[in-house]
Amino acid sequence: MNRRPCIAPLSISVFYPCYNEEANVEKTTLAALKTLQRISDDFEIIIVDDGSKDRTGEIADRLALEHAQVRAVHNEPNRGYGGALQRGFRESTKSWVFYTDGDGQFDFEEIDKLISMLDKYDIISAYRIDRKDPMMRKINGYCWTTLVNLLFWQRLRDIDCAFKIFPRQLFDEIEMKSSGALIDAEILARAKRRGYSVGQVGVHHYQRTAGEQTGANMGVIFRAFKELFGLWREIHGSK
Ligand SMILES: Nc1nc2c(ncn2[C@@H]2O[C@H](COP(=O)(O)OP(=O)(O)O)[C@@H](O)[C@H]2O)c(=O)[nH]1
Ligand SMILES: [Mg+2]
Repeated sequence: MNRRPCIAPLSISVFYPCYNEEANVEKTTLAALKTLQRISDDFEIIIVDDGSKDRTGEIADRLALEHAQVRAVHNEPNRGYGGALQRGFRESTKSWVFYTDGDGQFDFEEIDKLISMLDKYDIISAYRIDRKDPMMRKINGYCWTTLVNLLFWQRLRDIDCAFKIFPRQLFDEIEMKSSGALIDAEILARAKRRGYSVGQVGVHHYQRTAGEQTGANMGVIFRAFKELFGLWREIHGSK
């Protein structure tokens, strides 16, 4: 079975979850448009507004009206990071799907690095070269990646790095269950079971300049562990 669609011409869906990102969503969208207009004649951009309580949804709708390739979808109410990613993958219609965060902490231009590896791997998962987060957050991230690698027999450098590209077909083959931060680990573990190969490459990470980070609160962490052990039981119990 050929898992990898054509790279040239590139057919690509790009989405980013936005939760209370009124200060970032327009900048992120204009950056996405600039990069995609350069690299593809067949692309769509999907802004996933995850039940934001600020003006994110309204700005996303305006951007969709202003730009033919931009679409805005709204999770109402907020369904968490995993729920937002699931929505983005389900809404994507092009051959490849790329996602990143909507908060401006990554540079779209670095998508070139991922695309240049698509002739060798089915999926490309980036890692942050110099992660711009507090030390405690980096230690937690390292421990989480190590634990997930051990549980699912993988060798990934930075599981939660929000800069990945997948063949869209994968999402017809797997069922995603995680509504929280486990989503990245879940998709990669299920893809591995189906024989998808994963390439890795470093990308830069930037400080958040506006809006609030919510990815590390206790509720998010607790839910991630609960979902992690559920996934482990499911995958190893069904062998
Ligand atoms: N934490 C969180 N982020 C969400 C949610 N829905 C969408 N997001 C988006 O997910 C991205 C990452 O969130 P952030 O708080 O910056 O986490 P961090 O980058 O891991 O520190 C941002 O673009 C958020 O707007 C949600 O329910 N919770
Ligand atoms: Mg962030």
